[in-house]
Amino acid sequence: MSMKIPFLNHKPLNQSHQYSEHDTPEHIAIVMDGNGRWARKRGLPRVAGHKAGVSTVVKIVKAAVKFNVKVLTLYTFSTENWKRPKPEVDTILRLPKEFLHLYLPELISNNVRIEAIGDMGSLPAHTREAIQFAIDRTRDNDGLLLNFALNYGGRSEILNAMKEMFSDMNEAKLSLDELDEQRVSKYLYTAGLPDPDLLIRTGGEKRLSNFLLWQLAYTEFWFTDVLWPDFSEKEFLHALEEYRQRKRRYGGV
Ligand code: V0D
Repeated sequence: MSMKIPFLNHKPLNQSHQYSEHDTPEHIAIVMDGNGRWARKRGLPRVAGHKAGVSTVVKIVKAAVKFNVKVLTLYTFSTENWKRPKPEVDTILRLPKEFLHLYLPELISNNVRIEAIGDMGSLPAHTREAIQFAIDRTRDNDGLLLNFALNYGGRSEILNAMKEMFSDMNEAKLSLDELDEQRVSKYLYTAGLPDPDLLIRTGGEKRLSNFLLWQLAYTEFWFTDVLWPDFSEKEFLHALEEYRQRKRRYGGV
């Protein structure tokens, strides 16, 4: 039977390989910002920026596969994004299907498993169905876990977890003394995933924008002014290299 949980599948600590266990982040989270500005700079409509952003996604996924990253979580649509003009929202919500039509076979041959976190229920059926198809089709893959955060908000995730915890307490499925940080983590969308080791945000802003609030407590942050459509394997490697340097520095003390 295939291993469904790739992050439980890592090498033992003292096995010899090029980098030490902590030198490559096993979970990377990315805020892919700067698509609209990329388009404006070229006199193109914002949606052209989002479409250009889709091709960067596949490049970075391939780079993550190549560098043996276990989990890649991409912030594709925040709960705030509904405030944008309707035509833009409609176009964005068609991107998962477009992306999967173009790249799903390639992702499958790269042993990528697709997952999604966020409030799927409020997405249009066509978006949800395209994503569900990809999740089902890649369920048994045990390579990179490609985790799309869609209609995701960190506070709403925590609130949701609190409601479920209270409900379980009411039904006596959970007691107050059992409740600890690990238990809370199990009520989040990311239950079972390791916390991100590295957060990358492109596009020049240095904010969290309600992304993975609980999970980023100990994460290294790496920011770049490069706009997401211009982001490439070169910058991705730069982020990984800086992460390694930071880890080596703490390792020395
Ligand atoms: C727009 C830049 C891929 C950021 C990347 C619905 C904003 C391109 C997906 C995608 C978006 C999602 C799920 C899935 C397969 C692909 C995507 C959205 C936006 C929001 F299963 N790119 N992408 N989804 N953009």
